Amino acid sequence: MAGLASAFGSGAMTNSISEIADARVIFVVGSNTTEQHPMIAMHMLEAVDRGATLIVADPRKTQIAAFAHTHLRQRSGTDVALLNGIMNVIIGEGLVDINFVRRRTENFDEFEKVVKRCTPEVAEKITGVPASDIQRVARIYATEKRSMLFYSMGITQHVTGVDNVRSCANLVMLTAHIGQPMTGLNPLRGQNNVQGACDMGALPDVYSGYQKVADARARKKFESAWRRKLPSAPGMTMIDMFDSALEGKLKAMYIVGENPVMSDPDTSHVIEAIRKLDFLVVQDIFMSETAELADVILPAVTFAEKDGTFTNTERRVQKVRRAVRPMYGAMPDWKIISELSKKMGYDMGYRAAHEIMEEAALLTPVYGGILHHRLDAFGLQWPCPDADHPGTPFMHRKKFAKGLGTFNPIEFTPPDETTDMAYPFILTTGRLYFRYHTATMCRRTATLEREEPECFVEINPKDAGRIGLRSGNFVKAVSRRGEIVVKALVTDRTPEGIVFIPFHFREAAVNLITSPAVDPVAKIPEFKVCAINLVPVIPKPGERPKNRYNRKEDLKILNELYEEPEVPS
Ligand SMILES: Nc1nc2c(c(=O)[nH]1)N[C@H]1C(S)=C(S)[C@@H](COP(=O)(O)OP(=O)(O)OC[C@H]3O[C@@H](n4cnc5c(=O)[nH]c(N)nc54)[C@H](O)[C@@H]3O)O[C@H]1N2
Ligand SMILES: Nc1nc2c(c(=O)[nH]1)N[C@H]1C(S)=C(S)[C@@H](COP(=O)(O)OP(=O)(O)OC[C@H]3O[C@@H](n4cnc5c(=O)[nH]c(N)nc54)[C@H](O)[C@@H]3O)O[C@H]1N2
Ligand SMILES: [Mo]
Repeated sequence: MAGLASAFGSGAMTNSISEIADARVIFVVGSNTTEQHPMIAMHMLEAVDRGATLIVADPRKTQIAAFAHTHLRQRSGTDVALLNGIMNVIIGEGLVDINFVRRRTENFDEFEKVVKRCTPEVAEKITGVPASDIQRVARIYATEKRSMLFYSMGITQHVTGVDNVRSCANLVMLTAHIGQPMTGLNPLRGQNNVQGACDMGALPDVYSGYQKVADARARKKFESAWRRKLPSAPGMTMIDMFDSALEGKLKAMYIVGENPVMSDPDTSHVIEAIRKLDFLVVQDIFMSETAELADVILPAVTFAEKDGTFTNTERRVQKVRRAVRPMYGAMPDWKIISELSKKMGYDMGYRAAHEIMEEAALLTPVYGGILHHRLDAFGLQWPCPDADHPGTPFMHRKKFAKGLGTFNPIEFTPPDETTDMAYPFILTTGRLYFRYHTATMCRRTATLEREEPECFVEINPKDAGRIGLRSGNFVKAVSRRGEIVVKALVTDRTPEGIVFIPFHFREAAVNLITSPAVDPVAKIPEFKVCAINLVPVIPKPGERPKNRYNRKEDLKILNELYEEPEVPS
């Protein structure tokens, strides 16, 4: 996923996990924290035990929302209006930290003009959240000194993902809840090393440490270290790559540790694009749905079979040590890549993971002091510029990385797809506690298979009643892209008009129906909103309804070619 750079830096927690338990206000926007970040949720609940106020903004009544003192249950995709409403109250009631705004930020006046128009009543109309709740949350969040804001995919996976994140940044700057312990703008990053991958430049427009490809000085530095000319224009995002493959412009792809046939929106489009390629290489630890389509598969080793580091959501670089001997033929990813490079005529010359880290430290100011031998006990949190630096628990103490923090005036704009007569429900997608993403790893264990054996659609009792559905009935979920069949789970976890389907299940691959619309800046897909219809399916006795997709060959890939995973008994 392309980076969602905020108004003042890169997308990582500005503060630390160890501060959470001492916070007085915890404001969680769009994160199913107890299920998806259970270790972090534990600290949040500890804070609540010590008297902190928990506020959750999420259309669904998740477990963390059930713990909340106030649950703001907005319509999907209306977070900008919700946050503008909250900030309207903060400005209107004189709760702005004027000193901070004067000294540390710019563009307040332009921003204020937009927020002034979004009164709590206007926000209520758009979001469905009562104006009185908006007022209460504004007062609590702004007046408490130790207020931490958290967000996750509930606000980023929208066509307004960047707008949402920038609105959160506006809120923390307005109240000066940044640059102090127990404050901050804290994105909960998902995969064990997604932070590390971004830090190391696995994004189209930056080298390691967010040094811009377009910046001639940064480019020169890398050119002289690597003794090669480097391109001056940013590369493509993944979404652009598939579009380009479909147009026949992109001819080959090398996919490392990603399973886009299951995880990208509009699966039929992805499969068609992959089929157009002349050559596909997949480097993975299992035979994924994407690997099924590859010309060459390079077997990599798992986390337990290699040395290196993972960087977590609080910017902590931690050491990973090999605990299991790799199977014959499989290699760590870095080794496969450098062997391949050697064959292509460029010898990277690395003999071990720590040597790569030394090079990263030399070329990356924020990682300057991060070396394997310093990471043994607790790891280190970047920025860590030199070998004596102790690391940084919270950022932006005296100033922002870019100098002044910029207020962005942001107007509410609706999601790409809205409901209508043909597609009357909003579908939102996400994850389950017992499952991990595209399930290449988690579906091979009997325990997890037992806990969450099949896909379902969460639907509100009122909606279910209207279309004659009960829990356990089969229902067809149809969008403009395709259709899948799932079982109904009737529950008031989801509000009326909104339904939820997890994306872990190949046999009901929800991305066959999700929308390919993306945020114009970050190019992150709108996984959290698309319009669908639900049609009850009555199977013949003893028969399980089969999925029917737009294109026959998709069904083949997702259901037939791929054997059922072996479940150890
Ligand atoms: N067990 C398990 N843990 C995981 C993962 C996993 O697959 N399994 N995946 C990891 C990864 S990579 C990630 S990115 C994280 C994701 O972690 P989260 O972002 O916490 O999880 P999601 O299920 O994607 O969705 C978050 C919440 O957003 C809400 N939401 C939907 N639409 C909106 C909206 O318009 N506004 C707001 N405010 N909220 C909305 C949903 O109801 C949902 O509760 O989890 C990580 N942790
Ligand atoms: N509908 C819907 N779709 C979504 C989302 C959503 O909320 N809704 N969320 C999106 C998000 S936030 C994310 S992060 C993506 C996740 O999407 P993916 O990253 O495509 O999903 P994973 O299942 O984590 O796939 C990673 C692949 O890496 C392999 N792997 C594991 N370890 C290693 C290793 O050490 N080396 C190599 N080479 N391979 C390895 C696994 O076997 C797997 O095939 O899904 C996105 N898609
Ligand atoms: Mo993610």
